[in-house]
Amino acid sequence: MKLWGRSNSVNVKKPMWCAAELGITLERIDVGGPFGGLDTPDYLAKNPNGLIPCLEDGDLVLWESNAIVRYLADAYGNAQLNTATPAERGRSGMWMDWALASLAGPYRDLIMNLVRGTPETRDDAAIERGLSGFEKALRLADGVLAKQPWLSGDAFGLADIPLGAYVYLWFELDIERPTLPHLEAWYGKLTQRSAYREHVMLPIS
Ligand SMILES: N[C@@H](CCC(=O)N[C@@H](CS)C(=O)NCC(=O)O)C(=O)O
Repeated sequence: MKLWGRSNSVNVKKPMWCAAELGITLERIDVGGPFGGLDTPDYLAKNPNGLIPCLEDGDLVLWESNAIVRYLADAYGNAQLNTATPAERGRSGMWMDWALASLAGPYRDLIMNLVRGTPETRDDAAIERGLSGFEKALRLADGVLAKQPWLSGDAFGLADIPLGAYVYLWFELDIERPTLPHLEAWYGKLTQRSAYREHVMLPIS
């Protein structure tokens, strides 16, 4: 199986981390960011959005990071990562889509301005929007994690992957963070997982 996308893209991290948790190997091909290659006819034939990640498994081509994560677990996971029942799959899908819908915009606002921006290009309104978007979503997650150890329930699972990928930026940035003890405890457990360290905890650029 091939996964197209540079390793430090938050959306490439999700399937790479998931695959490592499942014990399967993806051959990752560097495209996007400094590597370019997203506007070639070959790549656009795979992903007409011209974005990463993109998975090729035989004749199957998939884009959208959450869809790729769900496919990997479904096709190769043997019901691991809390995907055994329709209810577990439903709950995972809910948290995955919530994280994407809530945090993709704030993540972009913060990375474009606090990581890639210069003092001249810095957009303070976008930074404010990014910080408050993160805080709102993370307060919600903190409330849930007060009652259960993982977003997936009693055990780590697919539901934890998108939020885990986005939240790494939040904890790496030199910003003021509100105290969210349950979220911090959950993040501490993620950082103990070798698959998370290898595929998510990469230099941010
Ligand atoms: N909703 C899509 C978003 C994909 C996306 O925005 N990918 C970004 C990287 S995180 C991209 O391709 N940017 C262009 C680039 O890296 O060159 C997903 O979850 O896969």
